[in-house]
Amino acid sequence: MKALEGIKVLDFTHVQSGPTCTQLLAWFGADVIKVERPGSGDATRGQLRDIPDVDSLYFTMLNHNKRSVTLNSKSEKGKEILTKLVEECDVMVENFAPGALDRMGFSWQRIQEINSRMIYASIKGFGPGAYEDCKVYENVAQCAGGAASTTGMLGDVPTVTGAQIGDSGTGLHLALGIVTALFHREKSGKGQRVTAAMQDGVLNLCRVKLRDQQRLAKGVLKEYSQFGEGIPFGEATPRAGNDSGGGQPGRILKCKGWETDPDAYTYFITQAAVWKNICQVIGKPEWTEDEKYATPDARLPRLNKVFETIEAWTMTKTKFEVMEICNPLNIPVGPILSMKELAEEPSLRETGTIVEVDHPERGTYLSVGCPIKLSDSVVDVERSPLLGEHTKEILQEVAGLSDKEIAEAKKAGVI
Ligand code: CAO
Repeated sequence: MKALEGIKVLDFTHVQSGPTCTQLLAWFGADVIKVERPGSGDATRGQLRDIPDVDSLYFTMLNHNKRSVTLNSKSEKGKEILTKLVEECDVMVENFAPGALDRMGFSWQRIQEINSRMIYASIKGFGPGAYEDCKVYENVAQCAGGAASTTGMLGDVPTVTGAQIGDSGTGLHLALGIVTALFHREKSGKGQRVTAAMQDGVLNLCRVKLRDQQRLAKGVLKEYSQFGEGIPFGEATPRAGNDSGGGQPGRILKCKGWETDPDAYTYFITQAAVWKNICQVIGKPEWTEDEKYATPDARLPRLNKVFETIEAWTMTKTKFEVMEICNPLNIPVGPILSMKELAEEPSLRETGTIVEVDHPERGTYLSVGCPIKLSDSVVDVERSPLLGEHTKEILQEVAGLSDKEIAEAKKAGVI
């Protein structure tokens, strides 16, 4: 039995943030019923298509293990059907623009009237305040949540990251909120409202940068390269390039082949505990005794010299050789892996983190499986549903509609 088996989720999510949340719930065994607009469905079905007229990878990689029902929930009949679904489900999740479900007639108050055990979860761009009515996409959240101002090279423009911390990151936060509310319902018998704002989610993931903001008020940040380079600090946490944030200086260094391969780099951390091993490996055993290099504090103003010397060594090795040599010596390093390399990585296939999924219209495609592994609730990744694929069975089984009612709703364009 899967961990969330028996839990019915009314999934009103679209694009990326909400679907990542409900996909996790589906992977853990919840019956996720994705409600989509008749005819078009989730807009991502048609976005960034690689095959004409076939659900995009954008959609198929975010909506595994769900069922799809089409329903015009703005029509009177549609509202009636939706009310029946609300009565039967445990969780309702949405990430429409602020106020959309209220305008549809399904405010939190109304939902509680229909089903007091309902957990009603939403993602919005911002929490209550000046921006609460704004529509928000991934990169806006990264900018408003502090990631962009602290990412990128010093002196260059603010930079967004490839990791979808605004969308998928907030989806993760919301999923935790939902299972926590389900746990609470076991004791209280009542549902509750769960909200996660993308700005808050990003800021939570940028927690260490707010730490540095407060440290900055007390003095310079010595582990930032700009300290050793004599570049003055301003009033706010600066962009740190590829410096590591935790007081164990690290950088991205070139490896053999960097001239032609854009990913022939390694991350290299000069962890204090293994400094002796680092000095041996890079051919600088004398640095262990040299007072200019022997201690972490002594090295901080000389990080450029330290990393230039290490790089002279890493450039003689491939990124994988660096890993093979440094790992047994406990030196923390990591190859910069391209998406191509990750897609081909056998160990990720074995753990189900990268999975091959079959789809009736697109054939086989690669997806990222569930990154959280539960020993007693093993995830089987199933393909995303076609638009409205399960409309009839959901309306019969969950909403209790008769064949006649379903036929009438279809004729009226409600489903
Ligand atoms: N039947 C009838 N109407 C439906 C429906 C259905 N099954 N499903 C959705 N709709 C309607 C909504 O009720 C809404 O109508 P109104 O505007 O008239 O109230 C309308 O479709 C469109 O919803 P939207 O405003 O959310 O869509 P959008 O494309 O304009 O905006 C987005 C998209 C993402 C900017 C916005 O939804 C948003 O800000 N969401 C919250 C933050 C978020 O999750 N962002 C992450 C997006 S991924 O980067």
